[in-house]
Amino acid sequence: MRKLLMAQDLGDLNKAVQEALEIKKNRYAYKHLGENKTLLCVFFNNSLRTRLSTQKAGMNLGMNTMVLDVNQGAWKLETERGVVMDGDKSEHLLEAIPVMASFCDVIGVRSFANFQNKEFDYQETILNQFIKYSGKPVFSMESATAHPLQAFADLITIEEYKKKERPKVVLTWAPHPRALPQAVPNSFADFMNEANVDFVITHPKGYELCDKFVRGAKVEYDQDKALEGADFVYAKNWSAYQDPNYGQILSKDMSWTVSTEKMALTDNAYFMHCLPVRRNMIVTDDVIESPQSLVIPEAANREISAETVIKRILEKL
Ligand code: AN0
Ligand code: CP
Repeated sequence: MRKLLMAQDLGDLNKAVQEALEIKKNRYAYKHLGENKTLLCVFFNNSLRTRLSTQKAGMNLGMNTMVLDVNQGAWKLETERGVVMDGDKSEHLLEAIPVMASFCDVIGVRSFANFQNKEFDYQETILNQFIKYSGKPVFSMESATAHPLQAFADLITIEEYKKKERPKVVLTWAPHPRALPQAVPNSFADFMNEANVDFVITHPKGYELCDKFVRGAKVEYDQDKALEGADFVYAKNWSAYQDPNYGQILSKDMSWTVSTEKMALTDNAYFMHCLPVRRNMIVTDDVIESPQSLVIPEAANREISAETVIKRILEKL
């Protein structure tokens, strides 16, 4: 494996989940694979889970792991080609990437959408520059349009907790005070479309996601109707994708908050969220603290999704 952006990069998804569950039983079984190999995690944005789980995954595999927070201590990087660099940016990504690559064997990149330019974001310009100019395998740790390590961890979690062969999984939009990327819901939709689940997306009108990820999945605009009989409720806020509102907040409607009343519409569903989550905006205290909340085991599975991906990369180095 040379890159991870979409579910299809993992090949047979069911096989990938089974491999992940095997790794979870003995996460140090492949320690020899990463000997004298270095993992570099490059962060253009904040992170708690991705930072820790990806480093831990690398260490489980015997790798040396390094983390670079580009915006804290490194030179400010220009990302657009052709710019006269007379502002506050001291270095261009086109030099920084090959330099970073010269010190490592595998690179993880976190670089959120900037919402300034939809094409720049949806072409995954920054991640693709890493792929093109590093010469090293590159995986997304949430890039402009996708967060595959999260969606893979989510799928592993659903596999572990499901009580039916084909559970109903509902992705619901929920309110948030700031404009957030579409990467998490995009990847969740991408992975659910490939999984053996009855998948429904619910959101207010105007929040339609990109077809590349939704691929004809069922969209139900009535949240209550969507939640009926759900086995898993996956909450997430995102900003508008569609023009002319790309990157904007269209609604802060608190009737979309996942509450005990909303969960009562489901078939005693589990609650999921990628975290970090704003309580009593996205989900009430009662729901996130309930026995049906999977947010902690879901986050813990980030180590397993990352380890499975990095293991596959190491096997092909
Ligand atoms: C980010 C997002 O919504 O994409 C990261 C989630 C994993 N969340 C925030 O910035 C709060
Ligand atoms: N879920 C997730 O990716 O969390 P972080 O932003 O803290 O890494």
